[in-house]
Amino acid sequence: MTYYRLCVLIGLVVIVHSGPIPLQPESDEVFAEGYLKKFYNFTGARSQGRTNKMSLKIAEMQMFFGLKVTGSLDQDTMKVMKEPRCGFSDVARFSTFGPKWQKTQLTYRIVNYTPDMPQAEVDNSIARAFQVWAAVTPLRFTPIKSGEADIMISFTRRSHGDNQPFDGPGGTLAHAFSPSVGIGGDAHFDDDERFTLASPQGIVLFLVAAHEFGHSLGLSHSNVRGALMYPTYSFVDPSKFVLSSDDVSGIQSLYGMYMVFLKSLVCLLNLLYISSNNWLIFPGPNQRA
Ligand SMILES: [Ca+2]
Ligand SMILES: [Zn+2]
Ligand SMILES: [Zn+2]
Repeated sequence: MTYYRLCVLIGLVVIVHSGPIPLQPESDEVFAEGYLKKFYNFTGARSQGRTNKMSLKIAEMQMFFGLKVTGSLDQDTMKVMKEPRCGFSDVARFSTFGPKWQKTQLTYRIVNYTPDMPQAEVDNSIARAFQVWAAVTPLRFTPIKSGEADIMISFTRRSHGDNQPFDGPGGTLAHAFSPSVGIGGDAHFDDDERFTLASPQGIVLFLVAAHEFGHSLGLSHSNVRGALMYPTYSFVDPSKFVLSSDDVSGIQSLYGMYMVFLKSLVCLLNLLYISSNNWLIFPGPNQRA
């Protein structure tokens, strides 16, 4: 065997053992590469070792979504990758030590409006989205009309100055930044989507906003299907929306439930007072002889 042939043979063995991804249509592989770079910190270049690294990243993504872990771009994996979703990475897992606001009174400002909905509907959707989190934490949110708010909200398209360009209709719907000064807390919505108040035909702004504000407050993605902080979008009738226990424990691990407890206590004391005033300790005038 010549030296040349030996080299070719060794080369083939190396290729086989590097575990190539089964052949996929080019477009799927390119799409998946972009997806993994965006959401799973995939840094593999088109060079030696890339295939294995990409396989590992595919497996990581499959684990996150509870898919069968094959490390290859099977049908189920591609289906999930192509679902509309949030632009925040899935790699920074749910953490109780993430950045958080060091105050409970936060301001927000809607910098511009989407042409998809009347302004009042946008205002309403955004206010209700904040209320989702205010209901289970001491956090309170106040809208302001000018100046710099903690959470600046804007509708924008494609490149918009934060190195995270949107991608046109579908794909990424919005993204938001974890608590900090400057861009921290801000939420950007992809105005190439069709936002709506409550229609299953469009993207319900309330649902996307409530999810994004979770990031604005310091939450990462949850792998619990049905949680608000799950990365992909699915329609829920806003009037029937309920925050999952996973989301509640996530946000309360950051901000506690002190005020919720206090409010419940005050409520209970009020009830007791009313009860005792009427029937128990202090009988009302009608009950006196
Ligand atoms: Ca998009
Ligand atoms: Zn998200
Ligand atoms: Zn942005």
